[in-house]
Amino acid sequence: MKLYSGPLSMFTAKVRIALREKNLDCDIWSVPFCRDTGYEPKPDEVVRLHPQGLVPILIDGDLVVYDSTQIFEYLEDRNPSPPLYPTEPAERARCREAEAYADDVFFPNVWTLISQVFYELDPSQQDAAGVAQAQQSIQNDFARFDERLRDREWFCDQFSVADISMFMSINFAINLGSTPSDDHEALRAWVARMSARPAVATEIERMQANLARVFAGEKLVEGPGRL
Ligand SMILES: N[C@@H](CCC(=O)N[C@@H](CS)C(=O)NCC(=O)O)C(=O)O
Repeated sequence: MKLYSGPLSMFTAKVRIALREKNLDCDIWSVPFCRDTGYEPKPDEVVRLHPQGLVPILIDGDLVVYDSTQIFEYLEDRNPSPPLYPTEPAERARCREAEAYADDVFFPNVWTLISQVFYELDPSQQDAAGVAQAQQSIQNDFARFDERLRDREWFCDQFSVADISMFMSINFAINLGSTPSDDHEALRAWVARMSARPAVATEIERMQANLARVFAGEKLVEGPGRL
């Protein structure tokens, strides 16, 4: 298999964690990234393979799968063990819902922080009201997540793709200054449990190193490699 990846792409990081959790080898090809121009210009191959020119894209033989959620589902069908989805139908539905919530409801607020705090270098140009609103929505979600995690170790009845997606977005929020409060004890304990998983720890370390290089003004060009 081959994964088109991005140095700071949290959607790609979801897939990289799933591959490691499932002990799968994979070739990696990374899209260059820098703070001024983001992922532009997009490499021809990525534009050809993905209708929106985004990463991650997984290639397996002649199969092309794009979108991190679709890739999760394909990896689960291809290599069911160890499982990253619950088996019981209702819990499986809850898992898919939590995964979708992380990407489609929680992440847009994190994106506001990324676009205003990370990309906008001039503080006078930042949308302060937009940032404050996003931070409030993030805290409201933290309270919801904390409640859900009070009587369980993971978002569902076992470690799953819901935890992976939630973690990537929550970790970005934390890095951009939105941290769970002391009251969110269950959420904080879950963050610690997630961070201790080798597959997750490796990914955080890689992204933190890339973040430091971007802040130092470097263009990130990761050569082709293996996961
Ligand atoms: N829903 C997609 C989102 C993919 C996505 O937004 N990828 C970002 C990197 S995290 C990207 O390729 N951005 C390049 C661009 O927007 O030009 C997924 O889950 O894979």
